[in-house]
Amino acid sequence: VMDVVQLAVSPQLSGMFSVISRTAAGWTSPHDPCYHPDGRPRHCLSEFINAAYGVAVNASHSTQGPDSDGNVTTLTDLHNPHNLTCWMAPRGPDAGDWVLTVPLGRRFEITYISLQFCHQGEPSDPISISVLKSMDSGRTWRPMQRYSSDCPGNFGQPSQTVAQTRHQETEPLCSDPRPLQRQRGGMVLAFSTLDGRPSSPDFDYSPTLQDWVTATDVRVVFHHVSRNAAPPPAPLRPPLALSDLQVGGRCKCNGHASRCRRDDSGRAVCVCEHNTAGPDCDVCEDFYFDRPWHRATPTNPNPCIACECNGHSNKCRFSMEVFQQSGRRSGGVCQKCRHHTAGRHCQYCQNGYTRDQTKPLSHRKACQPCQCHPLGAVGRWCNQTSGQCLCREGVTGLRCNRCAPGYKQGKSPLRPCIREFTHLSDLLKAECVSYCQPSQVKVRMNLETYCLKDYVLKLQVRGMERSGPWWQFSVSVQTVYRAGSSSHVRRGPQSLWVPDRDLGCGCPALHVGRTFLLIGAEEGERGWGPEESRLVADRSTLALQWREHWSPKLRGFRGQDKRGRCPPRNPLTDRRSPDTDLQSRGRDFCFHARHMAAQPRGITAAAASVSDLNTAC
Ligand SMILES: [Ca+2]
Repeated sequence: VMDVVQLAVSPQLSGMFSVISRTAAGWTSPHDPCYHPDGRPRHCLSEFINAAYGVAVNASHSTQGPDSDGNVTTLTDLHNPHNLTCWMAPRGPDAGDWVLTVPLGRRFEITYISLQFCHQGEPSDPISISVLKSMDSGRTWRPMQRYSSDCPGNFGQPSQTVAQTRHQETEPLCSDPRPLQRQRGGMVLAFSTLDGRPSSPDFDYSPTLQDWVTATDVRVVFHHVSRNAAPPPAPLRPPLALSDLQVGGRCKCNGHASRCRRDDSGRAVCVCEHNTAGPDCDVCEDFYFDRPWHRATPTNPNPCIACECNGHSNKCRFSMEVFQQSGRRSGGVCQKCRHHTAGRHCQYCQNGYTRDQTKPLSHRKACQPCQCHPLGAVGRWCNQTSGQCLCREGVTGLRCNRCAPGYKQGKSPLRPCIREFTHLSDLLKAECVSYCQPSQVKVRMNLETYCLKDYVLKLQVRGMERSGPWWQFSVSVQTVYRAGSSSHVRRGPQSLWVPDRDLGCGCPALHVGRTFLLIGAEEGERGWGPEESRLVADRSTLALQWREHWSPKLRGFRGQDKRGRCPPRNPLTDRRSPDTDLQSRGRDFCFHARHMAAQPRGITAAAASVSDLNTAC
């Protein structure tokens, strides 16, 4: 355990120590210095210690090599009035430097470096000392401070105690240390790393100053000063004699530890808090990678944050890309999600699995295998939220295990369900087409075909009413062009009877409120026996919406019929050729009637579309 150094307070250092003692009060509080009483993390400092205590100092001469015993322990032992020691550099040639190196064993943030001389008097010999540090365990060194009574002469730089610019804050200054501080037992030379540095009040927010005070090793070099004047005789020069060397500082724990203790191998390590890790608490602890590591500051403790993996992983990584996309809030990406989960937070189910909504997301069985039917589904994939499998055509159900409406089970494993006519409309449509047998009906009428018709009437439909298997239409017969021998049709109100099935299929297509030309079937074609007193229309009857310009032609046919120009009706006699006069004069009479039979009533309300092509027929 490192001892807290007993500080020799010099006037230069008093300001610094007041800062230290203020923070030191936190150590004795009953609460963890790294956490508020309510558990929130806070900036904390590791103990202020003498980092050199107990460390053997390597003393070496630039030309003579190491001191006889190489490692000097009396410079860093317990320093008190009962244990005053004095190490004297062996006398040697006048040229060359004595170099004292203190390996600290880890990164420290150094506050001061102090030297205590054995003698009480001010050294009469010109002092020329360099203080250096290493941040890489002694591989490279950089100067921190120079002391000389003649800075321009010895170091080529002015004598200066305060850095003039921010840039100069991290440059070594040179100053005359005299008069030295008198301490019990000898004179003291103390170098304070932040003295004269303008940014030192903002130390916690100044990475360059934090870097400036960081060191793994400290070195003090006593330069031999050769002047133009010949050196004084050896006996007159006091030898280099030191009793104590201290390095005051804190383990560099970046504000994330209040303690620094030696591990099993004797190295001092930070006892990291705030979910940080590493010898300097300079990385985030495993699984606390949701945002980048930061040094703690008094205003923001910057703890490392755990990844959110919903309990399905204990491994994650940081992704700067994800972090940026989140607005610099969260960059943790879970790895190796277990329990069939996936996603950045293990918040989804793997392909082939679906969320069991009855269980919380963190439950081990939150994701259940898709239950897709091997034949009905395409693959084993299902919707992660609903569990809906991807069904083949004609297959339905969450698991794709049923045939959809309109489909029935087939025999092919590739098409487990095949289409069937189950829709009423499909059924009716198919049946009506074969029942009515019309499609594009072209009605060519000349005198011969006219004469064969059972009846030809112009009538208006007034109403309709169901009557058993029949529909009874109230019609108003406006013109009787032809009435077959068996009919008793007269002008005026009549009843027109239509079989329910025929009307249901749209043959004939009659609509209340419209006027039609109703053309009865050719005699003998009707599939049922006519009742004497009834005017009947059925699937063999044509109902065409009335066009006024048909009237003259129809009147012409009627006149010829009345004059006895119709061919005889005896089927046994040779059928006469059609009226040659009419034919030759091109007076055939055509209807292009797209019959409505294929569009049953109720499916479409459109009436028969009729176009007549009188001339082109
Ligand atoms: Ca000592």
